[in-house]
Formats: sequence, C-alpha cells, structure tokens
Amino acid sequence: MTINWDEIDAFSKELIYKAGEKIRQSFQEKLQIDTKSDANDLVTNMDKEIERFFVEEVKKFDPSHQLIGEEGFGDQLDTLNGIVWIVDPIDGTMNFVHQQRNFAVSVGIYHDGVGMLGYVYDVVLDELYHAYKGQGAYLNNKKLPLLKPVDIEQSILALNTLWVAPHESIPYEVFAPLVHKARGTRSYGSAALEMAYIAAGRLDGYITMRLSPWDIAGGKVLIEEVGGVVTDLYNEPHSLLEKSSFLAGNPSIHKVIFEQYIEGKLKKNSST
Ligand code: 2AM
Ligand code: CA
Ligand code: CA
Ligand code: CA
Repeated sequence: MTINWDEIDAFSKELIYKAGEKIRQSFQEKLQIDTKSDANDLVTNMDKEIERFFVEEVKKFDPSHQLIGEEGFGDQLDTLNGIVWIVDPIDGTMNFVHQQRNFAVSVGIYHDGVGMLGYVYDVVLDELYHAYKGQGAYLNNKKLPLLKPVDIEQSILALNTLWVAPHESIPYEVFAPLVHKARGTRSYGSAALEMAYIAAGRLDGYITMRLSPWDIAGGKVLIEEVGGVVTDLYNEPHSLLEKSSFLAGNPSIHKVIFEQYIEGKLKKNSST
C-alpha cells in the first residue's frame, strides 16, 4: 500500500491551523491552570483540549495512525512502527500562561521511526514552519535556505541559564566556557520554537539537558531538511520514545560544541 504523504501533509496543516484558532480564541476566556511534576510545571485546560482534538481527528482520518502526546490522551507506544504522530499541543506552556506569546503547536509525523513531516506553528505570529522529508523546510510556504557554516565566536546559542548556574546535579562548569565563547545566548522557553529558529538560521545551536519526544519531533524534521544536526549531548541519535539530553544546530556549530566542549568533559550518567 502506498502512503499518500501529500494528503497527510494537507490534513495535518488543517488541524494545526484549527488548533491555533482555538488557542487564540482562548485568550478571551479564563484559563484553568494546574501543576504537574512541580509548582513550575504548568498545564492548562487548553493543553489538554488541543491534544484531545488531535487524537480525535487523527483517529477519524485513519484509525491505523498512532499518536503520542505530552498530556497522555494518545497511545502508549514502545515502538515507532507504522505511522506515528508525535504531538505537543502547546510547547512553552509557561510562556502561554504568563506572556501569551513564544509558544507553539509542534507535530512530527514518523513512518517506521523516520521523520516524514514536521511542523512548528507559532500561533500568535501565525508563522507555520513545516518540513517534508526530501523536499526542504519552509516558513509560511517560503523555502528556507540550507544552513551555512558559522564560527562559534559568531554564533547565537539557545541555552537555559539553569545549565550554567551552580546546581547539585548539573555539571554547569561544562557549559560556562561555551557561553563566554559564543557571540550571544538566548532562552525562549519553547524547545519547538528554538528548533524552528535553528532551521531559519536565527539561532545556531540549542543545548538542553532534558527533552521529551514531543518537544523535538517536529523540529527535528525541520532542522534536518536544512542540513542541520540533531542528537543527544553525546552525539547519539535522540530517542523518540523517552526523554534524553539534547544538542542541535548548524552542522559546524554542532561539531565544535560536541568535540570541544562536551566530549570527554560530560559523563553520560552525571545528570542525564
Ligand atoms: P512544555 O512547555 O511543553 O512543557 C522550556 O524550556 C521547554 O522545556 C519547553 O519546550 C517545555 O515544554 C519543556 N519542558 C518543560 N518542562 C519539562 C520537563 N519537566 N521535562 C522536559 N521538558 C520540559
Ligand atoms: Ca508541559
Ligand atoms: Ca514541550
Ligand atoms: Ca506541552
């Protein structure tokens, strides 16, 4: 059976735009805000509503498609066989709650573990980043150019200040020299947007100690379609079934960060 990826692409864009519209409308209503693992780990009624919307619509479209999402309304999978949607209904929930900007809907569609389609939708700016395996990455349907090599001294890196602040379990000394060497650092608070910015050449690298599959599934396809590299901090493929550390970037920057700042300096089980 041949899979009609154009049809899946058109359908997923339709769902993403509808999800964006629901989220924009929610700005007029009172949000219900709860916490998850700790007091700063927020979840709202909209995170749940949007994920349920994706689950219902995808299953109606084709019941053989599976879906995993952050809020747990989809399937519980231990393999990526077949067609699997990996969805973060709102990536950057803290920004959504506090700032009403800098958050995104993130969707990656994988076939037997291979990323075929990736989307990051900046709902407030109405900017859809999308990528189609082998056909490139786009911002609002305008093709993004391949990434060009950048020197670390001229790079802008995304990195949460937590990873360079003294902490009992985080080897912050590893990243401090990198922060000094780079031209600048940024932290937007949405992994999906940070990945989209790498694909668009606005950031050159992104480092974090812990991301989940739904944080990265859409952005990984985007970055790879412009020639960027996505791995864990040890230069190994990032798992799409469990959490792991994360290093993504322009290929020249990814290589320098791994070889000069991480390799031999960060032990795999030190905190990740
Ligand atoms: P979220 O908003 O979907 O939860 C914030 O720096 C980024 O990390 C966001 O992409 C956020 O996704 C993600 N994030 C927040 N809490 C996390 C956690 N406990 N584990 C992994 N990723 C998390
Ligand atoms: Ca969350
Ligand atoms: Ca997320
Ligand atoms: Ca989320």
